[in-house]
Amino acid sequence: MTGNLFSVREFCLSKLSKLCPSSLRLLVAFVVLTAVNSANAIVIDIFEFSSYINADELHGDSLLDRQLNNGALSAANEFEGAGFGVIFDSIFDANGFGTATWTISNNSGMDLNNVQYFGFLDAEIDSYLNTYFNEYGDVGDLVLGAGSEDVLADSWEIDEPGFVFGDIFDNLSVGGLDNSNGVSVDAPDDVSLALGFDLGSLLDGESFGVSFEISEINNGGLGHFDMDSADGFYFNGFVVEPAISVMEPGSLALLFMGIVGICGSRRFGNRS
Ligand SMILES: [Ca+2]
Ligand SMILES: [Ca+2]
Ligand SMILES: [Ca+2]
Repeated sequence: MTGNLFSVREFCLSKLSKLCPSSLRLLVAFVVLTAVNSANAIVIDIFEFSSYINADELHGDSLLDRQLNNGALSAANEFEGAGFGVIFDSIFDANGFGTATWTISNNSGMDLNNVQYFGFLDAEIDSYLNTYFNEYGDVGDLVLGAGSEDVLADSWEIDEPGFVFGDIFDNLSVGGLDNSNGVSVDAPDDVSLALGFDLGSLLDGESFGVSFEISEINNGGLGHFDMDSADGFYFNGFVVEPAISVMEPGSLALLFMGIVGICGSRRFGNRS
């Protein structure tokens, strides 16, 4: 890598770059694309990985717990201030594939009803090669659950993460994802992904865990792909009991493979 390219990469990863006007973004894209002419391994950068929680008794906007942020955004934990215990575990490899698990304990002193929990991921694919706004999402083979009696997500959203046009933060805030794709293959841009889980009641003293996977293979989740490098990943999550929230990676892989078996297999890179 050249020094100039490294500088462009750092520029692209900064929060400021997400606020650039479209003309400047196109210029950045041109500079990066003309500076690079060789294939490279996929690099997934996590700009933000957060959780939100909502319930009838919380009376207001969803609470935010931001854990992974690429150093660009400050950590935020509104859960603990509302009386929730938070344990966060994550394992990612050099490419950015891996798992992250939130375990949440209700220590608020209140029994909560209509609890909704959301995972939000704003990742960038190969941004050091070709920017973060040449990407698109695909609902793929996502299988939704229904209510609190299963481990699957009950709602989803793919959208630009609110710097330009996306409404995904508004929807997270009110606790209702729109089950739509705002960044399809026909209109690539900056992609972010969210999965929502209806948990029903969460009594005072009870806990739950939700584990997320960023996978190279189709794990039955939302797809996020790069138009130019053809790299991509799948993002899925499911509710786990606290007792297995820090399960061995091998066990976690087997669980995801079970979901894959249900959903069928489909390799990424076959965009039409
Ligand atoms: Ca990209
Ligand atoms: Ca949307
Ligand atoms: Ca993104």
